[in-house]
Amino acid sequence: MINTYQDYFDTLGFRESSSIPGGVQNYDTENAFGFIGKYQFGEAALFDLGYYGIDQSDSNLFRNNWTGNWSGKNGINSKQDYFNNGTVQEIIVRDWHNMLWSRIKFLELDKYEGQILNDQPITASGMLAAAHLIGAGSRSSDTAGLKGYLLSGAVFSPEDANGTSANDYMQVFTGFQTPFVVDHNIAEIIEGGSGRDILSGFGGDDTLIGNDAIDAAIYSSQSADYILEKHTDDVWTISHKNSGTDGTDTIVNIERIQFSDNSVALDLDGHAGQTAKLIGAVFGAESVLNKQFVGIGLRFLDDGTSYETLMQLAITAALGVDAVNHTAVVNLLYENIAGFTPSAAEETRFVALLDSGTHTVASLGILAAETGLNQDNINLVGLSQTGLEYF
Ligand SMILES: [Ca+2]
Ligand SMILES: [Ca+2]
Ligand SMILES: [Ca+2]
Ligand SMILES: [Ca+2]
Repeated sequence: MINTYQDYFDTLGFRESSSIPGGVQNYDTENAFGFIGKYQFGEAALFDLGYYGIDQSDSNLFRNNWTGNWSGKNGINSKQDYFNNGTVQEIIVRDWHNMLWSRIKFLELDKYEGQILNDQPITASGMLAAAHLIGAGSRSSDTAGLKGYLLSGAVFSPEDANGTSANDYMQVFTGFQTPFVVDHNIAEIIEGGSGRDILSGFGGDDTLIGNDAIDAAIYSSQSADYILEKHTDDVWTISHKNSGTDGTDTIVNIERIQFSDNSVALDLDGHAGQTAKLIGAVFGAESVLNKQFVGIGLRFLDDGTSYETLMQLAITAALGVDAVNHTAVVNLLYENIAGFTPSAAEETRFVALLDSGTHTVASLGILAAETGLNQDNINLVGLSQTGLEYF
């Protein structure tokens, strides 16, 4: 189903004044804060649009007491005229959205279209609705309005007087068509916040900054079409081969790259490293190339499962009912790390660590995973330069 721009205004009228598409239209409603009509306009917006108080007859446009003069634009000379004229209200709301989009562009917020910030998809229609709710924001403030919401990476969500938040409207108004088009084929700097962000620069040489949490950069073509280069632990470049349209992007504090065919984890000093070491110890070094295995491990860790809990799950998956058999556990880990079965004395020594409770199965697994031998087996140093592929 396509959600048209008309559907957007139908939804906005319902949210703002309980107007029913094709049914009752509450053009003459006023709420406790003095916001009026189907779309709940205040004095400031109607001033900006040339309808109210433009002769400076109202000294405070943020107190909606409507004591000032009306301009007569489109025949509206009073609040009552406004209440009586639904046709003009429909014109006003569309003109207002043109103005809101101009402000969104002026504040350079349009670049957020197509990003996923703190797990919330950001769309043009969602930005318009949030700007209608709490304002687009201003040059001088990094915390107010839609700008404040987006600059926080959709973590801080300002509310209107009724307690409806920017994020509420971003969710309700996601994915409606609008007349506004964003040109992403330019160099953009897009920054996420403390949540999990999925960023895309699209065309051009972009800079994507993930900041805290596990963040991803997303690309439209398959991984073989790009060259990945590490500069520091936190800074990589991704170049689209053969002068491809995606350009050369710089990514900062981003831990995952999603291509069309598979993904790459870059945090070999974090969850990707733990996953690779765990797989090497429990399933053998060659299994680090198993993209499904890597993907399963990363999802567990990224979703908050501890290294130790995941180690227990992996050993159980590898050994089945034998996962409680200390000799079987020791032999599994030893063979994967050393490449040969333990001597009787070695086996006895390690089994005693489990029998005595000095180690749990999981903590012995981590001890094995963290050995230099295991890290050499899986080529952790090499992986940290190339990233770790996964599905
Ligand atoms: Ca771009
Ligand atoms: Ca990050
Ligand atoms: Ca982030
Ligand atoms: Ca790009």
